[in-house]
Amino acid sequence: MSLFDLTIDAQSGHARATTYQTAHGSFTTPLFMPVGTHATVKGIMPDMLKQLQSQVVLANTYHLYMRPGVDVVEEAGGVQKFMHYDGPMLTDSGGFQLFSLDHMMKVDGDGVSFQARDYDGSRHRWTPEANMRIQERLGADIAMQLDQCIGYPAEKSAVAASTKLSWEWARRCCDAHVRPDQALFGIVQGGMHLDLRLESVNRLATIDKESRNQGGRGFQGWGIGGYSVGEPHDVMFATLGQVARSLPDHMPRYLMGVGNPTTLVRAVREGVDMFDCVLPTRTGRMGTAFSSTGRMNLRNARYTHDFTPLDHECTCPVCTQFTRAYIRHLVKQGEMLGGILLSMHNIYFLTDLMRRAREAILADAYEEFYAAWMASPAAKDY
Ligand code: PRF
Ligand code: ZN
Repeated sequence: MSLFDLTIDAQSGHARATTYQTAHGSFTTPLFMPVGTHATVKGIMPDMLKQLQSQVVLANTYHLYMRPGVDVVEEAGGVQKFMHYDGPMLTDSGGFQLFSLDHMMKVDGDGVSFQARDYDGSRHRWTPEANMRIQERLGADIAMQLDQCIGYPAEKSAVAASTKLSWEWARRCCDAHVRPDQALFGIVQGGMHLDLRLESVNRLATIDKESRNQGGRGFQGWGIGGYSVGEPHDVMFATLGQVARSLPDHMPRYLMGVGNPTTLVRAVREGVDMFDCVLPTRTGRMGTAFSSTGRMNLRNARYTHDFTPLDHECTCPVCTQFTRAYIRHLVKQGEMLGGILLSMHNIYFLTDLMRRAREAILADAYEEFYAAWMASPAAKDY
């Protein structure tokens, strides 16, 4: 298998089981990627990530660019060497952070100027070309194009403008991206409008084709951005399947920023391969555990004398060693191990959910897996 080849191992309905090759090894899908914004999955040692069945870690270009700075990460030998993690990594472009945080940001045809109000207030300017150069220097296995993600609800004219800007930037990112051991994913936008979504897909496919015709590399995968921005679930699912399946099927499809277990189970059924989200780690730090019977808040007094594992069905390093009563004690006491253990369990919960989804696809039984999940008590926290 050569670099950035996608093998489709099996298909069950629209659900796919695939294998993708990167310079730091291959990964299998369906895949959940834990988020390590600042080159650390908060509280988790890189070795432990492997025990948690994590295959790919996501880091963020905007945050690493602000601190410690691209020069430091590059001097370390890239983001993997910097954080002593030797598996596949992906950097998001930072487009989403710029447009979702308050950055006093100004977009013009050529790029985006912003003030880093969450850091030192300094002013910066990114063009798509500059962003590509930054991600090449950070050195993850997969880079994402610079895009514009618009919130919900939004005027259709504004969605159309951001969608157009995103495909214009896609072409420039594609032309500027040269690092051969790094994949570049284009990002579909278009809000909740099927016509805009399909136009976005067509434009990206054309950019990919034209780049290849001119001896370039095109894209090596597809991000599906602009969902999970405040819309009801069914509004996303009204278009997600058609959008995912209109993408060329020989490249991975990555639904960005989605990590709710039920959303993952549903999106896999629509043909999506990859996901990332801060949900397992962020809610873990707040005292919440995913479980096969639904979300649990460990602050609840009902767990004070409960000496059973977080989840009876879970085989993670936390559930095989610790009790609900102990974890509740840690959380109540504000001990840092509490958030760490819950983050570990929650990451494993999602990686194991995707492992089981893959098993079901390989057995051509995804519909049964889906029905069992939707009928389970865990599906209610949605
Ligand atoms: N674009 C990028 N990153 C993202 C998103 C997007 O639209 C989303 C939307 N849910 C999450 N992360 N570049
Ligand atoms: Zn567990």
